[in-house]
Amino acid sequence: MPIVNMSKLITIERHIVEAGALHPEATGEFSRLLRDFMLALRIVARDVRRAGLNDMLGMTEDTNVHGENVKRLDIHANEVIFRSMDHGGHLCVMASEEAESIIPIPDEYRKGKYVLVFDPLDGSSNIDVNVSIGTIFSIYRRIDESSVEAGTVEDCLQPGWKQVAAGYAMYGSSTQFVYTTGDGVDVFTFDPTIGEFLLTFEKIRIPERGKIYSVNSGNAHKWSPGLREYVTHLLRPSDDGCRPYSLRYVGTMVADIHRTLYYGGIFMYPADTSAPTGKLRLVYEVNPMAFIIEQAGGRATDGKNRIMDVTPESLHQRIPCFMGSTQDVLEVESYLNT
Ligand code: AHM
Ligand code: MG
Repeated sequence: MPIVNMSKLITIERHIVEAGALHPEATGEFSRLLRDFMLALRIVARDVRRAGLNDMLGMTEDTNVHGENVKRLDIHANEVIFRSMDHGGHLCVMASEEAESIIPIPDEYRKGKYVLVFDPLDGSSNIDVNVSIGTIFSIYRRIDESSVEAGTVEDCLQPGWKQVAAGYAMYGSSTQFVYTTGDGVDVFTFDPTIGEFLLTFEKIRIPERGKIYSVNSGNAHKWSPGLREYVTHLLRPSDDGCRPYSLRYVGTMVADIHRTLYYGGIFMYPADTSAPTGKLRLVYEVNPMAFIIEQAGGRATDGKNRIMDVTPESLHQRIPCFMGSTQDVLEVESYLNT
């Protein structure tokens, strides 16, 4: 089990500064951006922890761009992140799963060279029942770095391989922050007694193969024959003890990916007959998680193509996703593509 290394205590701030120091050409803007974002996450984590006491549970009167009912905590988290990030001078534009179009930086503030896209509170259906939820984010460089004008929708529609950083916070039995800047994946755990995120797992690697699959089986009647066959295969005992697989499905992508990162196996949100492109959003959910999974040594595809090679055409575009241990994802692909 990872524990805090008392001989070398590393806070997220120190980690960010030390990583920045490895790049002498860096201006420090990216480090300051991440520092602002960590403040937003501390606030969201605090409010999630108090949900039930602070009148944050339940619905608003509204539906969002996806036609889904909006939870109060969703809107609150969205607002906290926007208010923490709008005035730092590091961003030129933001986009959120909860907002229909891009979120401009207010006129009075400087426009920076970075772009932030985020899902403020992932796992909405679990909010009211005290099951793990999370925040997912990606950072890109704006397309024209010399510009000082407001960013555009094109800045938010870059393929995942252009991500500068991505990660998530998971509000589980503890609050953890997991992120990558393209040099492996590090895990920090929040210590509420000192108000700091401390490094608890450096350069985590996903197992090559796992024994857990994660999917909403309630949709099995709508899956392709290949996918049904794959899941039947996982449930068939094998002589070497590698199968049957266990099923684990929280219904919060952050939590299901987090477990997959540690234990290996596969997380799937496939296409089906009523959702031909699946449910999860490429820009806010699937690309950041694909970056994390690949950086941990795993694989992330839409069943055929690498997720991070897909250029998004619209902000709320959905995409089927299969991600996790390399061997598991290759295996599902072989069933899907025969
Ligand atoms: P949300 O962003 O509205 O919370 O929706 C995304 C969530 C994911 O966290 C999760 O993997 C998926 O929806 C679960 O969907 P389903 O209930 O269809 O299985
Ligand atoms: Mg989500």
